[in-house]
Amino acid sequence: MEQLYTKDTQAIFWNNNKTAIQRMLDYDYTIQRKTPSVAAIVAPTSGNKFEKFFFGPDEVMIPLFKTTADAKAAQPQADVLLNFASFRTAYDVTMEALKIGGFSSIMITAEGIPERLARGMNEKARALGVTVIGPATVGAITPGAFKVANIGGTITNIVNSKLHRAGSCGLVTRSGGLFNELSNIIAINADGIAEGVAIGGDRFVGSVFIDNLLRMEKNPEVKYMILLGEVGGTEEYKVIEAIKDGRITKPVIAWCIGTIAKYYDSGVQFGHAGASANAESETAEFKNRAMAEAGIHVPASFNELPAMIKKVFTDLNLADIPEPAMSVCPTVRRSKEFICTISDDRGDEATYAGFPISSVATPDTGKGIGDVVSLLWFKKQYPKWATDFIETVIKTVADHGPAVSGAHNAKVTARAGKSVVESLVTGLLTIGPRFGGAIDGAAEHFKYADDNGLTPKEFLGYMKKEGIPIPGIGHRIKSLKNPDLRVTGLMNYAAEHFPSTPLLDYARTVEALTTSKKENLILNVDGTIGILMVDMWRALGYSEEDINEFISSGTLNAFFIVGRSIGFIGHVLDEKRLAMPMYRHPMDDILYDVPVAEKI
Ligand code: Q5B
Repeated sequence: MEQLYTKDTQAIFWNNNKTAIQRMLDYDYTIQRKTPSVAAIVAPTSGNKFEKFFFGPDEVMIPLFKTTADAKAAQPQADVLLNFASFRTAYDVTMEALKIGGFSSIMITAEGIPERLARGMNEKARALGVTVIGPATVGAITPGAFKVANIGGTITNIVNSKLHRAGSCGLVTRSGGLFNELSNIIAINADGIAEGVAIGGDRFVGSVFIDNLLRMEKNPEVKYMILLGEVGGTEEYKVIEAIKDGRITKPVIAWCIGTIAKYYDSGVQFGHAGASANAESETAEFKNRAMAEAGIHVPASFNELPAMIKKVFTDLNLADIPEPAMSVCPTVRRSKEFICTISDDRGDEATYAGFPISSVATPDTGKGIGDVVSLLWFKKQYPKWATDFIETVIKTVADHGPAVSGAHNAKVTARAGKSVVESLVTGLLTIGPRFGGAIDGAAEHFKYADDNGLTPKEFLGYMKKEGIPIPGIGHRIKSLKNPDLRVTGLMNYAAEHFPSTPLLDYARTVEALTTSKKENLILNVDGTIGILMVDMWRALGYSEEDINEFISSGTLNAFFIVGRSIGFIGHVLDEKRLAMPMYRHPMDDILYDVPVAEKI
C-alpha cells in the first residue's frame, strides 16, 4: 500500500458521531469528492435506517446499521473502519471487524483500552495486514482525498493549513493536537502535506512511526518526511535503523518533544499514556541526539523546527503545486423536512424511480401498471413475469359484486349524496382483516409456519392458540363445491410463470386440512395473493428481512386497495348514474332487542 487513502476511499463509521461525520462530509464537498467518504454508520441502539447530513448545500442520507457485519455486507467497498466506540467497546469492535475482514485500515479513537488487550489487538491486525491507527488518536488524512473525522479541525483551519490538497510532506506525529499545529507550520514554511498520520498517544498503538514512514517512502507524492515523536518508548530507533540500512532514503526531519523532562527531579508522565521515559534511551533528549547522529534533520529546539522545515523543503527545489478548484460549503443550511426516494418532478418531465413518465406511460413502451407499481412501490424494474403478475392481481381483485362489505358501504354513502372520493374512501375503510385486508396477515402467518417447519396440524394448533382465524383461509360463499375461479386463475398463472412456488405448495397442504374440517375453509383470494407475493419476492432475490418489512408495512393489502378502488368507483358511479335515492335499511331486517336501561 503506497497511500493510506485515495479519493475513492469510503469508511464505515462506528458510532453515530454526527459532528465528526458532518466534518468529513464538509471536507468531501470542499475538495469536490464525488462520493461521501462515509458509506455507512454503525449505530447499534438506533431504530432509524439512515441519518441525514449536509453535502454542500444539499443533504444526503447515510444508512445506519445495527452491526458492523451488516454495514460491511451492504457497503463492501468501504474498506476503512472509523472506530469511534468508547474505550469499553472499542476492542470488541476492532476484533469483530478483523474477523469480518475486508478492511485495509482501522482507526481507533478511544483512549484507555487496557494495554494487554491493545497489544493483542494490534498484533492480530498486523498479522492480517490491516493498518491500525490509534488507539487514542484523531486519525489521519490524505489531503485532497480523505480525512478522518476531526483531524485538521474546521474547514477554515484545514484550508489555511493547506490540508485541502496534497503537498509534498509525509507527516507522522503521536499527538493529534500537535498534528494540527505541525500541519500549520508546514503550510507556512513549505507546500503542505501529502499524507499525515497521528499514530496515537497510548503506549501500545497499532501502526508505529516506522510503518507509516516506510509506506510514505514508497509514496511518490511524498518528497520528504517529518516525524514528531515524544518522550517515552523506543519507536524512533526503528526509524534510525531503517535510515542506516537504506529502507528510508527520503529526507527526514524529526523532533521528540518532552526535552523539559530533564529539569524535573523524578520521571515525568506527560499527557499521553505513553509519554513517560522508563530508561535514558527513552528520553526526548537522548532520542533527538541519536536521530541527529543517524543523519536525520533534528533542530536544536522545537522553536527552530519551522526554519528547518523551510530549509529542507527549499533545498528540494520542488515545482509549485497548482491550487485545485474548491467548493465552498454554505454557512447557513436548512435541513429538509420531507424525503422522497421514488419520484422527482424537478426536471422538464417528472420521473418514476428515475424513468420519465412518458417512458412507462405511452402505449408503445409496452409498460403497464405492473411496471409503474414496481417502480413507485419497490423502486425496482421487475421482470415481465412479475409485473404481469401484479397486473393480474389488480385486475382480479377489481370487483366482486355489490354485496361485499366495501362495495355495499360505498354504495350507501353515494346514495347519501356524498362525492366519489368520500364514497370511495368509505368503501376502502371497510377493507380489513376479514374483508380484503387479510393479505399481509396471510403472508405473515403462512411464512412464519413454513419458515419454522410447522406441519399443517401444528400450524392450525398454533393459530388456535393465538385465537385468530387463519388469515387467507375461508370464504363466505366460495368453497370446495363452489371454487373461487379467481384463485384458480392466480395459481395457474404462478404455475406457468413463477420459477417455483414453495410457500403456495405449503399453503395448499394447510388448505387440504382446513377443507377436510369445513368445505368453505379454502385458501381464499387474499391468502393466495399474499402467499404468491412472497414466492414472487423470493424468486426476485429479496432477502427475508426485506420481505418481512414489506409485510409489516402493509404492502400486500395495498394490492387489494388499488384493485378494489376501481370496483368501488364503478359502484359509486353506478349509483349516481341511476340517481338512486338515499338508502334506509328495512326495519324488518333488524332484530330489535332494546331493554329499558337500568337506573344506577
Ligand atoms: N373459520 C372470510 O367466514 C371469513 C376460519 C375458521 C380457521 C379461518 C372467515 C375469516 C380469515 C380472514 C380472511 C378474507 C370471514 C376473505 C375477502 C375478499 C372477497 C370477499 C367476498 C372479495 C368467512 C365459521 C367457522 C368457525 C370459524 C371457522 C372460519 N374461518 N377457522 N381459520 N380462517 N377468514 N378474509 O364463513 O367451529 O363453527 O366456531 O375470517 O381471509 O374478503 O367475496 O365476499 O373479493 O370481496 O362467515 O372475496 O373465514 O365463517 O367466521 O362464521 O366461522 O369456521 O372458527 O368455526 P364465515 P365464520 P366454528 S376474502
